[in-house]
Amino acid sequence: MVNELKILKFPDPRLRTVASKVTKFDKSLEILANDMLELMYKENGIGLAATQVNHHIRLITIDISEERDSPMIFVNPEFEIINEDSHLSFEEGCLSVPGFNEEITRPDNIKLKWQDIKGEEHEDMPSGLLTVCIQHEIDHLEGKLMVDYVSPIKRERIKKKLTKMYAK
Ligand code: GNR
Ligand code: NI
Repeated sequence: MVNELKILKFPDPRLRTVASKVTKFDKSLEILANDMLELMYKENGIGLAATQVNHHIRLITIDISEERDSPMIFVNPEFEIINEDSHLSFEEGCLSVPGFNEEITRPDNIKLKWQDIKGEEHEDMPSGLLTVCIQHEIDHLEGKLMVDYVSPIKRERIKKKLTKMYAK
């Protein structure tokens, strides 16, 4: 790994950065994406957003397969809700909020547009866990975290616990 990546943890303010659009599809983008995949597998995550490794560009990696052999890279992902009435609840976890799980309800009928690592445009309608994960990752690119879906009291409690944990 050329560039040693580390995962930022809540309440690190850098996680609140809104990522910029990728405009240069060069070798350094490819290296970052591959380093992110490597770290995601090492940490047993199903997704990782560049924001979480302190690179504030619109790049995410995902692998939702059981076998951990289906890496996906999404550049400049955007989604549109097709059916506002269709939702999916899922117990989510986040590598930036270690040790906490939260049931989050999200739209489950979306149209996704993205670019691949070469800049080619794609469009698809994801389903199930992929829909959940992609929205979780796009939240990161917007500086939004899982803890923003819970009550302020609970958020404060999580913040205190994690801050204490890192102080040790
Ligand atoms: O590893 C992860 N698991 C997960 C489970 C349910 C919904 C979303 C996720 S993403 C998370 C990794 C992570 O923090 N990505 O930003
Ligand atoms: Ni996350």
